[in-house]
Amino acid sequence: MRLFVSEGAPGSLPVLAAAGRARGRATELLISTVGPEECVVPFLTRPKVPVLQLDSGNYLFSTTAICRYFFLLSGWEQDDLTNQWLEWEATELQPALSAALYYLIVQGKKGEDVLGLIRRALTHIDHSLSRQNCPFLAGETESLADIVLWGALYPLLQDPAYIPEELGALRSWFQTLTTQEPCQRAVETVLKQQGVLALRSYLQKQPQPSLPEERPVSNEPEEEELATLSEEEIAIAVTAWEKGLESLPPFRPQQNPVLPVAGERNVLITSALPYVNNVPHLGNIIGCVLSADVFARYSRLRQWNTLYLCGTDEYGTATETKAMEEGLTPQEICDKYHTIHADIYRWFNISFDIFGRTTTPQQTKITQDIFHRLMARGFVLQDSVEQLRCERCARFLADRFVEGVCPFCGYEEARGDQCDKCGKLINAIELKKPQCKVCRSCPVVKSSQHLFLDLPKLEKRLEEWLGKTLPGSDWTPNARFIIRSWLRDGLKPRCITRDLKWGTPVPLKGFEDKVFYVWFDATIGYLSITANYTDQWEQWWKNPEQVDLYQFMAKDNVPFHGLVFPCSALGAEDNYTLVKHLIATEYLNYEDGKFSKSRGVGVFGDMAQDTGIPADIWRFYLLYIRPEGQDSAFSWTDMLLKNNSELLNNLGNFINRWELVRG
Ligand code: B3M
Ligand code: ZN
Repeated sequence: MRLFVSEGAPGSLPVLAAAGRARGRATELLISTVGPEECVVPFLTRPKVPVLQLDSGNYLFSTTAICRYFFLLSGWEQDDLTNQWLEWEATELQPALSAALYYLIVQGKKGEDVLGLIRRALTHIDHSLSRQNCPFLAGETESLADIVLWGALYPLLQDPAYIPEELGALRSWFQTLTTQEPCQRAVETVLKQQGVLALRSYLQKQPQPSLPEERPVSNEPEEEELATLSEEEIAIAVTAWEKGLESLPPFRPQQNPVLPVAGERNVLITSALPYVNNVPHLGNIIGCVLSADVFARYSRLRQWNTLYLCGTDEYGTATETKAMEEGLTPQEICDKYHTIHADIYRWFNISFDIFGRTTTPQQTKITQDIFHRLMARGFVLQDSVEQLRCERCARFLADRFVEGVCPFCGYEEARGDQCDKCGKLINAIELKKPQCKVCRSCPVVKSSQHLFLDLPKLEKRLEEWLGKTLPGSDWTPNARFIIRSWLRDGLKPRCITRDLKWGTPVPLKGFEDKVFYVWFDATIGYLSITANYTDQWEQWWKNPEQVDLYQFMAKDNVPFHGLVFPCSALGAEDNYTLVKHLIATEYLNYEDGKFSKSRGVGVFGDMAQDTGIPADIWRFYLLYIRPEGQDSAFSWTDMLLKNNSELLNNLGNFINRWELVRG
């Protein structure tokens, strides 16, 4: 096995001190010192040291896990007291200590500013030592707990100013450990006689720890709303507690297909259909499928008649581009990525009743039907649009396929929609010296006929429908806000066709070469996916009286679900089921930046699987940081902490105790 450590990386201290234990046992141990920026673990997107690569090829990259491994190799047997110390270290000591070190080393604070953050933790160690009257934390001999805590505290306590006078037991414990050989050597390797300053460059690159007085990002509602329970609900809960699960009514048998039942609560749940051209990242997962999944599980537990559906969104430029990149046909890209998505969601235990796709004959049939009805009722306009066309590639160029000189600042590599230098928005036909990004020839301006959905003509119906739907519904505040601001600015006709090949064909003379714009028919995907599941699909989708439709998505999808699709459906006059509850999340960031597929930043569905961390832990942490009221961020350190403190300590202990009480 191979241990990777780094100068100036704090976790390297305890790990090196513990490594001595494993020497001469089992296998050979190789120690390599690498730069702190080295990406040793291939599936982690941030550099992380120390890391232990086991002979099996697996990695341990939590400091405590590595130390524990060395201790176990040396024949040490774990005990409850040690485990309790390690829990305390992760949940109480670490948050306070990282804030203190950050204050001291990065911000240059001193004295009580630093000590104040950590005094309680130090006192706790001191009192425990003197109460037990033993030299070490878990008894007469040194244990894993001593090494882990010593390694964590060393950078701070090596300056005697940070051991308060009165804490004598702490001081002598610390000195005993510090004078031991393996600890001495660890200090030399990691701190290089620079003392605590050796950690500076490492700490500067870490996300700023949330300081104790600041509230961490949370998804709690701004004003605490207290759920009120009826007498009856309380009585049922008490009986269930006393009698156990047997007292609950039996589960409704799963029907196939699930169809609405008159007189029951029929709940139809959708999560936004993920684009097929990418592997989904954690932000995609929490934004729609996982949130909807939790609600679907809740709805089934409440014995509501529930159908939860989703599928891949397969048409559009993005798919065509990906196909070019990978040298496959669009159909092959869709097939390949549909399977990747389905596998990832299965691994995350997402409980879809249906996971379909949008490239099906049903999609064409239903989309064209809605379009015909809109045409017949006078809600479709026609107009000409000037666009760039590459004659050599024989196609109109979407904005992302053109490059040229910015008409405002002269920057040579402006994109078709925006200049990266001056930031101004550009209309592609205004670019000077435009070039086709694929073949580099100069495109020409051509005018082309397009179809528009006459939103201004539908605005009144939309407002009436919103007026009836919104009060008392569960639309999230951000969704209400987005719809309100679109309406305030006044609706404009929206182009619903594109000069592309990969899409739903437009059934109109003169439009044989065009397809519908993805966003005109993507939301129709929910209907066609249901139609591929059951020929009775209209019982769900043309049944607004009996069906409660819940739609989950990230906030950028709100206009299409809350406004454009309802307008199409209202204009088509076919008694469609419209969204009753629109639930939109904010964005999830990755550490201190954004998820980005192209730059390879973030955790993607397949990597989550490769870490060996079980799906339930991912589900727990993603739900914990769900960006409900504001953007939130995924952080590895925080995941570790929340897992130890909330999931294991709080929830785990609670359930354990409950089991004991209930026998
Ligand atoms: N595929 C966009 C998105 O994931 C889109 C959603 C369609 S929902 C019908 O942001
Ligand atoms: Zn070209």
